[in-house]
Amino acid sequence: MLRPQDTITRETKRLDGMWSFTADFDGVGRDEGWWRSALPDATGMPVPSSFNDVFVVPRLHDHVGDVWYQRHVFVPRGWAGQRVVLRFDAATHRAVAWVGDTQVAEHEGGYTPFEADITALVGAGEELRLTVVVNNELTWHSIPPGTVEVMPTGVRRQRQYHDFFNYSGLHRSVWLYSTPRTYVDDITVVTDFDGETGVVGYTTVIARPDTTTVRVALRDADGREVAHTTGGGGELRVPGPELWRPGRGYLYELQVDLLDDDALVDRYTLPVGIRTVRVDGTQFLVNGEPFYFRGFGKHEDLNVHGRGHDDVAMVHDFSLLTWIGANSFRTSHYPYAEEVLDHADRLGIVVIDETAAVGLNLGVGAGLFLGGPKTTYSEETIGSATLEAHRQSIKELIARDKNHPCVVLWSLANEPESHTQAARDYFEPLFATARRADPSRPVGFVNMMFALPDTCTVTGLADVVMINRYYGWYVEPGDLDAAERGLEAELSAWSSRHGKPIIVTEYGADTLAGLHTTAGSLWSEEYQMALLETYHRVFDRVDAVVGEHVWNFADFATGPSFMRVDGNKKGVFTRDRRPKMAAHELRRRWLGVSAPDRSSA
Ligand code: GCB
Repeated sequence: MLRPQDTITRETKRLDGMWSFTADFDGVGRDEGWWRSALPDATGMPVPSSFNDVFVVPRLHDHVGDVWYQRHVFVPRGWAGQRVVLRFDAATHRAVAWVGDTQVAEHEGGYTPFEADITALVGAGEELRLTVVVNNELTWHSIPPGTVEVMPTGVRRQRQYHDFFNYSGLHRSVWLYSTPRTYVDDITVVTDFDGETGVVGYTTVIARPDTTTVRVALRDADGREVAHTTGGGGELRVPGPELWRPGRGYLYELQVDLLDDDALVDRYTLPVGIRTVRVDGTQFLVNGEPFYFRGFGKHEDLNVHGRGHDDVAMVHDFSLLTWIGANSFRTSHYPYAEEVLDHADRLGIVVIDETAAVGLNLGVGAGLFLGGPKTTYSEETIGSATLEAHRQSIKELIARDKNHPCVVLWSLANEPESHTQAARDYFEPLFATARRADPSRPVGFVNMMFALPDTCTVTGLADVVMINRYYGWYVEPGDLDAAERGLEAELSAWSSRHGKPIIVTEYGADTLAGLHTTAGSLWSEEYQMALLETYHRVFDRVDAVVGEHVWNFADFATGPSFMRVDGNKKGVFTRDRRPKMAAHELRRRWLGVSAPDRSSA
């Protein structure tokens, strides 16, 4: 799905800012038709943001159900004769939107965009009333799953099977944009090499093609045309291309022009990085060269903003990634804002792109903490309806992110149950869906420790092994000798049994910033540092390990749990992005800079 864009034939209007907002505590808005007039008891709510932490209202912080947003917007006079589209970059976890009294969109899934062609409903120069109801309930049929419990007081409480706060709302931008009536609807780019020549394969989807022709041109970063051709699909050949490389995100620009005779009908431009990605034995190759992932699992999580996208915070996070010497991260545990991938493209930061399928493992969530059912895959729990939502989330993720050179690997789920035949049956069609949608990238999922090298039934479907391990924390807490032995034995077993590259996608320890102990006890900064050093010694001894992603980049908010002290504290940075001691250790390992260092690297 193409992003809204300003070109000579298109215009965008970002609808961010203050919207009218009402939390529907009594769940009556849909029956009462709240979209038909001004919202009752409305207050101002900034978009984008999570609604949870903006106000100091506990009831809103924990609200489970519907919230309503509304605003008025003018369709610019200059859009006469154009197609007018309303687009939500994300509404977490589902939404229905109305223009005036007419429902125009309905979408399931909290982290991928959806849009509605509203041309027939609005005229250029007219004002329209835009209303959207966002619902944040997680059920057995949603991705991620959860259950809603109604308490004796009538209050609804969210039970969830994942370890981060259920931030909700309009987390990303809302747009009104125009295109011509005949327009470029989609572009897919796949790059390759033929000897010293870069090959940019492309296909287009044109809506209402009529008598149009497609002309494409590729320009280098200085704006010089390096190749052009005509036709709805084909190849551009670039002799001696400048490659998109980790650490150097060189981007060409593909300009797609739709012509009627010689008249320009529509234009769309797409950044293109020429690079290849391939798995060969136990190596992960980018441009044919072995790549080693250094970085983090992250979260979109910030004080007050919650999961609301913010360019300032994003650029700062990337700056910290560069400072510490990270070359990659995983979008744990959901697709991140498109702005994040754009920035990663520009900087040459490599991304493992993950769906929102987290918590498909009742052995962990229900068994250990929550009570309730323990059979993960069944029609009463994760069943065919969940599978459909999961399949749709994979399709939408790939449709959205397929053209980003930074994305090198799809992660279909985080820590699902994966040691049973039921797990294999569940995941087989999902891997097929991902491979059909994108034959050009490796596909995997993130394994948790209940499924070991000889019992995991799903790894056989994947191109890489991604594992989260907590030796020295949840397993053998405090005993780093035991951790070292256990980790090494397990990694060696993965390597000999599966012969695939291994990325350790999570390892870490909760660490209270400022807690120092000479004994290096649990929760201290000393322990976090010693644990990371232990893991790194092991990684350096196992050839098949091609990546280390520390859990987590920064401390983050979670739901209530006796295991969490004001959130998850496994960050290498605090929630307000100050380095813990371990950050200096990572900088030493990844950049060779001795810690602490005051030079401006
Ligand atoms: C995990 C999960 C992650 C948690 C982490 C932890 O395995 O993938 O979402 O936050 O462990 O800190 O327990």
